[in-house]
Amino acid sequence: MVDISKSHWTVSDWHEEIENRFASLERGEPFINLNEDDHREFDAIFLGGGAAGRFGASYLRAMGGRPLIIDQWPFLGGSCPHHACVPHHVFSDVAAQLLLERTFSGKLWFQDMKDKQISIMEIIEMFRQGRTGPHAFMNYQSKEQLDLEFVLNDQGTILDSKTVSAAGQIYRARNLVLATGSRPKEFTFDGHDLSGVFEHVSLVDTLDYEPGSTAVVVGGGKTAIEYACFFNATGRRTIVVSRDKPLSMIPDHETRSYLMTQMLEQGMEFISDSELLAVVGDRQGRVKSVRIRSSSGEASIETDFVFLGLGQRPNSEHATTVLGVKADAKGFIEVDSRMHTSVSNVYAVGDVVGFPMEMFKARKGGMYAARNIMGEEAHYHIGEYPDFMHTHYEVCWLGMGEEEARSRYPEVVVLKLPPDNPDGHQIALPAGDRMMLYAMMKPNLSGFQKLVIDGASRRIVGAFHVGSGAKDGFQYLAPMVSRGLTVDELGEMDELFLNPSYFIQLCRLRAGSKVLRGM
Ligand code: COM
Repeated sequence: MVDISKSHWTVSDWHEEIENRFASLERGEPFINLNEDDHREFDAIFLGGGAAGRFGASYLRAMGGRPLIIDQWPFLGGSCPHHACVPHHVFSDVAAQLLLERTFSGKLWFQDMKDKQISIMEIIEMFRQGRTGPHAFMNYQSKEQLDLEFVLNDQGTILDSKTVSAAGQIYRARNLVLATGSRPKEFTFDGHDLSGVFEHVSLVDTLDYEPGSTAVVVGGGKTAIEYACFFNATGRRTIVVSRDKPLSMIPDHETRSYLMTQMLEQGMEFISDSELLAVVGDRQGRVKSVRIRSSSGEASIETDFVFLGLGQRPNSEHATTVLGVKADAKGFIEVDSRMHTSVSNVYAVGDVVGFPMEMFKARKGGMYAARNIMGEEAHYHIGEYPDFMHTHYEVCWLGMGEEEARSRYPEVVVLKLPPDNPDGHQIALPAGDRMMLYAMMKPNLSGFQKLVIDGASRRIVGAFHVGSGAKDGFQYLAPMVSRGLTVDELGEMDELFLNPSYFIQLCRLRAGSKVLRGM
């Protein structure tokens, strides 16, 4: 074990150390960082130092408590920087950039992209090099700025609800917080173990060849669509095979249809109502085709690259076996609104408690566990939260779609861009930051925005945004909408430029009228 308790490691020191460990494929000895001058009992052991554990521990520490984090990896931050959100955002940025370059190929200063296939391998390599940066920073921040105590590079073994062993030591605490995350579901279909079958973890960890010209993506959820758009943007034929209709997670028909139109325009292919029967390999054990069954019968698709976006399962087995914490049929640990499990003094946070598997929920869950452990009575109601995904665009939504609103309220008003335009002329709206070239030269790609309003109360009940800036806008709109923001109050806000501030502009254009009308 490497005891770093009394050393001061810079970000560069961490960077070098972590890079060496991954380069040599030797994860090496655990790191121990304990404050020998603090003789208090630990208030909580956070088993897992990802977004949920790291933020929970930091909050608990900030409240004056003493947390200890134990994590399997030599870095804090968990799966997010290593193979989940960070690479996903990298690939989505690549897709957005390539959409721009392909749309304007050969025009202005843009290079000719015709028939150009971009290397997926190079992008993955670039990410593998780059991810050490966030790892190093998070270790530095956690130790030097947040004063967190931790044992890294050892996943720890739960002995009982207050005791965990790690790196050859036994640690006791008043409480245990399970923050062990999730992993891609495992499958047993024929050919699941062939070389060339990936999910998001194995893609970044193990891809060792340049995928050919066809990518088959299995699944219709967020991860499947996001990675499919990335593969498509690199110039590969991309076929999405799914049981359900893609994009069904977005609760507004018009928003889905805008996105689907744009994905089809980029050449993506969708075979829904279908299932994967098997992946077929060659003599070397590499994928050469997939067999699927759809409403039109069985078919075979030639490919050397299959991506499974079929969901996550919780890392809960150890805790359910040793502690007997209650879990649902899929293994997600059940918690109450204080993040407490069925076992006294045992809390659970993050992916291991189920959906939504998003960073905000992980971090806030950790924070609520900390508050309760430190004696507050704090209830986390996830309630209405903004959701998002990437296609080639940022897509964000909140609340209900137009269809549901119409079934609930007698009078529904919709404000949207582009507006309906019976003469079919393409209107270059919403235009905004990083959408301006589209607005000028390819208006139908300049995005989509929609506010759904209960006409009687003038409250915004749903909001949908496709395009650059969507995610930023929603971070602010979400708390306002959940507090019952009206169109008049939104019209009172100050906008900086256009997108995503268009919501403000649209509201202000109508807020003056006593009787709201759509536009
Ligand atoms: C984010 C990881 S990449 S954490 O939430 O900052 O720990």
